[in-house]
Formats: sequence, C-alpha cells, structure tokens
Amino acid sequence: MSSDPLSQLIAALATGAVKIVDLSQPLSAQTPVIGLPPPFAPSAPFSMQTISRYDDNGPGWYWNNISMGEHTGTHFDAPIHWISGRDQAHGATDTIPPQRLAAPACVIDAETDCTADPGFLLTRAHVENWEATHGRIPAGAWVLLRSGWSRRVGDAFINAGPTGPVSPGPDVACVRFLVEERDVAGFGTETVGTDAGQAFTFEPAFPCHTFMHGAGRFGLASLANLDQLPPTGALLITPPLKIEGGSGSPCRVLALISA
Ligand code: 23J
Ligand code: MN
Repeated sequence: MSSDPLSQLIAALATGAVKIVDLSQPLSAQTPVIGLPPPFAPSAPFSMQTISRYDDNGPGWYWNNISMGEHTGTHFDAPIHWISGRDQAHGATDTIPPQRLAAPACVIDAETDCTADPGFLLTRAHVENWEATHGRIPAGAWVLLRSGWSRRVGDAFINAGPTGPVSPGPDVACVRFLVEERDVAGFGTETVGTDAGQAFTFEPAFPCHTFMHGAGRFGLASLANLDQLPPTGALLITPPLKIEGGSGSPCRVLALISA
C-alpha cells in the first residue's frame, strides 16, 4: 500500500476514518437574501426555470436555467467584493489561487451566547478564551462562528427589528485581531453575511467585510452543520464558481474531518 499523504487520505475516505461534512444550505427560491435599505440596489433571489424534462423540449434529458445574486445562500466572499479590497491582486473569484481554497478551520462555539442574545458580538476576549482551551489559531486558518443561526427558518433568519436586522457577528477589534495578529484565511458564519446584523452602525461600518477583504481575506456566509465540526482539525474546501471578475459566488462548502 502507498504511503504518500494523498494515498493515505484516499484510503481514509474509503474506510470512513475521514468523513466529509456538507456545510452548505439548500438553494431555492425560498433561500433568504440580504436586504439593503434604499437607495441601495437589491440582490436577486435564486430562481430556476426548466428547459426540458424528458418532454417535447428535450425528450431524453432534464435541465434548468438558474439565476441569482452572487451572494445568495451559502456563499464565498472574494476580496474585491468590498471597496477596501478592490485593488487586491488575485482577489476575484477567477483569480484566487486554488491553493487558498483548501484551509483548516477553527470553530468557535457561541451557540449559548447567541441564543441568549441574537445580537451577540464576538470579541477578541472570546477568541483568546477559545485559544486558552484549544490553542492558538494557526496562520491561514478559517475562523467560523458557530451561532446555531442555521436552524432558524423564515423571517427569524434575517431577524429584522425596528433598528434593522439583529444577528451575531464579530466586533471591530475582533476582526482586526484575527487579520493582523492571527493572519486568518477568512471569517465564516451561519448568518446571511459575515458581519453582524447591526454592523451598518459600527465604526467602520461592516468591519468584517472592510478588514478581511482589505487584507485579501475571504468570507463564508450562510454555513450549516457547524455543530458537526470539531473545534480544530477540520479541513475546508471552499471553491467559488470561476466567474470572471466575480465578487463571490454560491459555494458547496465541504469539511473533511477525522472520524
Ligand atoms: C453587500 C452589502 C452589504 C453586505 C453584503 C453585501 C453581504 O453581507 C454579503 O453577502 O457579502 S453586509
Ligand atoms: Mn457575501
């Protein structure tokens, strides 16, 4: 038997010693889409029209046309999504080096906090507390905020209130710490975007988008099944569609974990 690392991985997948967890939500016309206040333009929801289904339009085949905004459902945010990242080299969906699309994940479980306070903000202190138990976040790792938000259905997912959406995310100092002192690959969440629902009020607004993308880092939004991941040791596979000049794309996010 071969002993090179890839042969070992293939064997581990075959035996079930390494398992694959799907971190993606299903995509449908019901998939929640971020809503921005006027005068900002909205993003289109997912839609699908059948071209043929074993019928007169195609007797032997079934296929659909689909359309959606790039940032719909479980999706990848590329650096050029934000104005702070507009000049990042290799910052579009088609130019990000593929080596950057496989990276380990650190999963911070804040489900209890987010259940008690849907507007929970992850701070540097929370991250350092996590590190005291699980070790320092290695350079190049994703940080994923496990909030339990993916179990919310209907209007509770956007959770609009009188002052706008209320959903968890990182605060300004936490994002800066993760980028500047932990050199993370990016930040991932179960919510509709990587920033907290109230992040439009922060200084700067939308700090996760601003600082992650300004430093060439990525985002993952609307993740699911984070409760199936260990705090450390999972490997994420996160390839966006190779849209030329794209700012992001729906993504089938997979995690490899040791059983
Ligand atoms: C555009 C404007 C604001 C935000 C977003 C998009 C996202 O969250 C996104 O999907 O990247 S906050
Ligand atoms: Mn996005």
